Order: sequence, then structure tokens, then C-alpha cells
Amino acid sequence: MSKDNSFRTIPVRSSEITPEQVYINRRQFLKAMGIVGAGALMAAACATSPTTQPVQTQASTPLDFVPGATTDELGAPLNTYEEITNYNNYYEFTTDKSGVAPMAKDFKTSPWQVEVYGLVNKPQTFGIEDLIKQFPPEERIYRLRCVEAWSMVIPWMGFQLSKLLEAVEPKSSAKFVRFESILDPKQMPGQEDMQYPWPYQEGLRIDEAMQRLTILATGLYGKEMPPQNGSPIRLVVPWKYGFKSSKAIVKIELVDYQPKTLWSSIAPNEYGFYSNVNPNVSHPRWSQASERRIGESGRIPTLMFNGYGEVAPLYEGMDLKENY
Ligand SMILES: Nc1nc2c(c(=O)[nH]1)N[C@H]1C(S)=C(S)[C@@H](COP(=O)(O)O)O[C@H]1N2
Ligand SMILES: [Mo]
Repeated sequence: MSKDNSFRTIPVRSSEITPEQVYINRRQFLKAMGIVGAGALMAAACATSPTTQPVQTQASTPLDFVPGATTDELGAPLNTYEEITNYNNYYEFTTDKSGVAPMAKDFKTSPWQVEVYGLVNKPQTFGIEDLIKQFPPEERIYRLRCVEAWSMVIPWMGFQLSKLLEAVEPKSSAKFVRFESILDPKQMPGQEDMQYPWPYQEGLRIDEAMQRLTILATGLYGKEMPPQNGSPIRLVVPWKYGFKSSKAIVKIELVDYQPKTLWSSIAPNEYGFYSNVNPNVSHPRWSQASERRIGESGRIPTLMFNGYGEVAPLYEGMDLKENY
């Protein structure tokens, strides 16, 4: 434990504690009581049930990527830069959403390398500047739907992950992609919190990673990515709950197994591997049928796959309860 644990003394209003965090507190309690054991977690993690239930899709407007548009393709207005950069989930810094921006403001993102390796013919380590040069970012306006039932509309700058994967030539044995975020507790005081298995890890099936909507984002609102949003490079997978979109990525590994993810390893029944946005499958502790758009009052209905129905074929024949 380093001496710098100043974040612990930041008072957190109960309204700012995320449902994700509430789970942890409860689990710590159960653990202290000896109720939750590794065995129970393992059993839950393995209890997936493939069925042949048909995929339910919802009509969706075809996406057209319009640079400089002021709404998403469904007509919803963009969230403001202020909103997008001051209401963040980034547990490496703090669980206080409005506290991330001030804590992350001096986060050092240069030099930065992204290692792309594993089951590929051409493993390569990219400096962030070269990566951006080789794969020029374009604007993508996406809805971001957090598992906590709030959402925003964000104009990202990014490039398709498929382009990077094609460049390293995945072998046919590569079935999944594993994303690892930076481990740097000196800069990220939240990483002193040992109840999380740092570094942040996520994963996608390779066809999900190759889907055209999946991007690596390096900016927003036409500017460099602010540290609180995952600078210098973060994943954005708009049809999945926000926690799948890892920030500050340093490793991309192609593997032949379903990777462990930070959230599914601590709460497999709440934050599963697939975690596709699905209004019909409640989180164990709250409904996912509607959401609160940041900056607006009231609630709006949550759309299947967050409104990106074009991804439905990826899940044909799969039980969409795999969400949790
Ligand atoms: N490394 C890392 N990536 C992360 C998180 C995190 O805590 N650490 N939080 C996730 C969650 S829960 C959400 S909702 C989004 C939030 O992205 P934003 O702050 O850019 O809106 O980032 C995701 N990526
Ligand atoms: Mo989230």
C-alpha cells in the first residue's frame, strides 16, 4: 500500500455511490460473514445456459455516420462537453462520478504504447501517435448506456477496431479479444483498493470485436480524449453496457478462451461477459426497461441492443439472458 491514499478521505455522498459500488460493499459484508466463498463465485461464473431461444430484435434506423451532426441517428441531441467530461465512471481514480475529472486531470498519457499480441501472425506494439497516424480517427456519435440505467449521447473520435485487428492478422485459433487497461497505482489512487482485481480487464468475442460499430476512441467533440474519458485510447462498444468499454488500454490480446473481466470476476451474476443492453432482462437489483438521459428530466425507454439492432445476427441462437 503506498502512502498516497488521500482519495479515501474524500467524502462520498450516498447519492453518488454507484450501484456497482454498493454491490462491492455488500459483498465485503457477506465475505466478512463468511457467506461468499470463491467456490460460490466460480459456480456462478460457470452457470451459463446455452439455449436455442430466438433472438428478439427491434426495428432500428440504419446508422449513417454524419460528421458534425448535432443529434444521434435517432434524433437525440448530443450531451454537452461539460456533461460528458464531468460525470464519469472510472474506478481507477474514484467511485465518485463528479470526482473523476479533477483527480484525473494530470494523468500522464505520453509516452503510451498499445501492445497487440497473442494469436496473431504479426504482433505489434504501437506508440499512440503512430497508431492514430495509421488509423485516422473519424467521428462516431453513439449512445452510451451504463448498466446503472443512465445514458448519454457522445460524439467520439475513433477508428474501427477491425482495422487494427486486420493489421495484425488474427490466426484462425483466435476466438476472443482481451483488453487490459493500465496498472499504475501511483497515478490512480483507486487502484490501491484491493477489493478490485486490477488492472481493469474486459473482453469481446472476435466477431463482436470485428463488428463495424466497435471502435477504439481517441477523442471526443473533435478534440483529444480527456483523461477522465479514458485517454489516450479506450474501447467503445455502443450496444453493450458501458463497463464493457474499457478506458486507458495498454494491451490487446487475441486468445482462444473467454477472457476474465474485472466486473464478471467480482459479480458474475450481475455483470456478465456479454452484457448486451437489453430492456427485457432486469439487473438482479433494478429494472433495465428505462434509463435516465443525463441532462434531461424523466426517463426514456431503453432499446434492445441500445438501439443498434444491426448486431442481432451476432447472437442468433443464443440465450440473451447471458447478459448477467
Ligand atoms: N478502465 C476503466 N474503464 C471503464 C470504467 C472504469 O472504471 N475503468 N468504467 C466503465 C463504465 S461503468 C462506464 S459507464 C464507462 C463510462 O465512460 P465515460 O466516463 O467516458 O462516460 O466507462 C467504462 N470503462
Ligand atoms: Mo457503467
